[in-house]
This record gives sequence, C-alpha cells and structure tokens, in this order.
Amino acid sequence: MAIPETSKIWMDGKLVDWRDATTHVLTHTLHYGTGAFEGIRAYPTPDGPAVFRLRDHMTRLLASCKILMIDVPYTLDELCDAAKEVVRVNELTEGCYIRPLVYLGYGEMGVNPLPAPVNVAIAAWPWGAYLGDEGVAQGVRMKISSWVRHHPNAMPTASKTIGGYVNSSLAKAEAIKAGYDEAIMLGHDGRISECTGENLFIVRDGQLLTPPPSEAGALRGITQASVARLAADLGHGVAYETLRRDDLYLCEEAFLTGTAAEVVPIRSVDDRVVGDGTPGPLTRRLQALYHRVVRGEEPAYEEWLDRV
Ligand code: PPE
Repeated sequence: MAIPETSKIWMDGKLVDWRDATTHVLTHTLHYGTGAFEGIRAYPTPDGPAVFRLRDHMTRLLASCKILMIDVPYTLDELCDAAKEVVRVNELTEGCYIRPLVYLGYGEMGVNPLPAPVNVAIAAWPWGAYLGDEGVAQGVRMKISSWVRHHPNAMPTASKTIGGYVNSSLAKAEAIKAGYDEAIMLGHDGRISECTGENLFIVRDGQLLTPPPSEAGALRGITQASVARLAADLGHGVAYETLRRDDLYLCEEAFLTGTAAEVVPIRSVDDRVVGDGTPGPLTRRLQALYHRVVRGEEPAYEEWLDRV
C-alpha cells in the first residue's frame, strides 16, 4: 500500500522533514533485522483526534525491546508525547496510523547487537482499510499457510520484532498469489496461531473463542484484548482456547482483529464457507461497537483514548 506523504517524522528527539528521514545503508537493523516496531491508530473524536490505547502500545514496544536486549533511550512518557506530537504537527485530524520503530543504527557491523547505537523514529500517515473496504463490509477469504509460525524459542513471538515479519511476509505473499486475501498460520505444534498481522476469533457452538496468545505463539494483540472486553460487556464471555483447523472449517462466525486491520469478518477458510458466507451477527455487533469506541462515541471506554 503506497504511503501518503506527511510533513514531519520524529527521529531521535527531533522533527525532520519526511524526505530527510533516511538512514545509512550500513544501518545494523537493515542487515540483521534486530529491532522492534508498533502500529497504533488515531481517530477523530467529537473532542478532537485521539490515539487509541497509546500507552499500551508503547509499553509493548518497550517490552519487545527488553526481550531483544535493546535499551531504548526514551521513557514511556517521552514516547507517548512524541507520538502525539507527530499527529499534531502533521495535522492528522481525520485520523492516522502511527508507526514507532526502534532500530540499531550505523557504526557497527557483525551480528553482535549489543554495541550498536539505538535509534528511534515515529512516523504517521493516513491509512485506510488495511484489508480493503470490501473486506470490512463482506469479509475476507483466508488460507491456512504452508509457512509455520515461529517456534517461540526460535523467534520471540511476544515481541514485535522487525526480522520476525519475514515469516509473515512469506505467508502473506503465498496467500495473495493463491488468490486469497490473508493467511492464517499454524504454530509449530499445529495449533492455530494468528494471521500475518492480526489475531483471530471464531464463534463455535455459540461460544466466542480466540487462541491464548502465549500458548499459540502469537502476538498479544491489543485489539484482541479490546474486543474481548467489548464482547464481555455485551454479555458474551470470550474463552481463550486452543483451536485447530477443523474449528475454523466448522465455525459459525469468524473475524480477525488488529490495529491496522481493525475488526474484519472472515468469509471463508481454505474455501470452506464460514456460516452462510456473510458476516455473522456477533461479528457485526463487535465491529460496529469497536468503530464507535475508537471514535470516542462510547463514554464507557474513554480511558482507552489519549487526546493529542
Ligand atoms: N499479530 C501480528 C503478527 C501483528 O503484526 C499484529 C499487529 C497483531 C497480531 C495484532 O496486534 P494489535 O495491533 O495489538 O491488535 N500488526 C500491525 C502491523 C501491520 C503491518 O502491516 O505493518 C498492526 O496492525 O499495526
């Protein structure tokens, strides 16, 4: 997806022009993939633009870096303030996607990451429906990938590690080439893990189920947790349960969740139609409620919004 240019990017404490936000070709992360990122969305609300669960995302960024033994030279508050500054200075009042990136910079070569300098950048731009407007409205077609999600002892799955996304890219490309919208990855033990950039939920025998992130070797999704809370508040408890591919073939409803994707219905899995092939009633309710919550239209969830 082509990125619409905005005006400024925050780099190591300074706002630089979009076009000048570049790095040397001998940047350590470019060679070895050590580093971490986040994906955050801001939305227009009746009281001005607000970032959704900003602190939770920046907390996860610091956790990702802790796993990688990267010392981030900014505090949680500084990172949150910087993200809001980027939204403000670029006048992104209609909402945007925010991409913080921690990477190892220029000056050291060789696999040892410990001596490399640590750089931090935060960019923001307007980003539409990640899986397309049609996907949001009608649902997406999913394929179970031939690529297995990382074993947690090979790549820490709780960290949004830059290099870890090669696994997601392989699965995504395979799914697209085969004519599907998105891939579902199984873990090393054959359990359902997650999608290339989303977690997933199903409704099976009337029960809302999602894989437990740690056991599934999946990212602990902030949208997954938000939707679980919304479902509970609607009177639908969520069970964190191991799922197998059969569960996906036989479920009545299915949807995926992620910051970029938001809440997107799943229309079919490996060409087995989910339900009657249209988004199910609970999927629709949760999708609509999430849409209102992030836009500040549901006062009960104000604590999740950080006005810029
Ligand atoms: N699993 C993976 C592998 C993942 O990358 C994401 C976010 C999620 C689950 C959902 O997590 P959360 O956003 O906290 O609900 N993927 C980000 C990157 C997308 C991209 O293409 O880049 C995102 O949604 O921002």
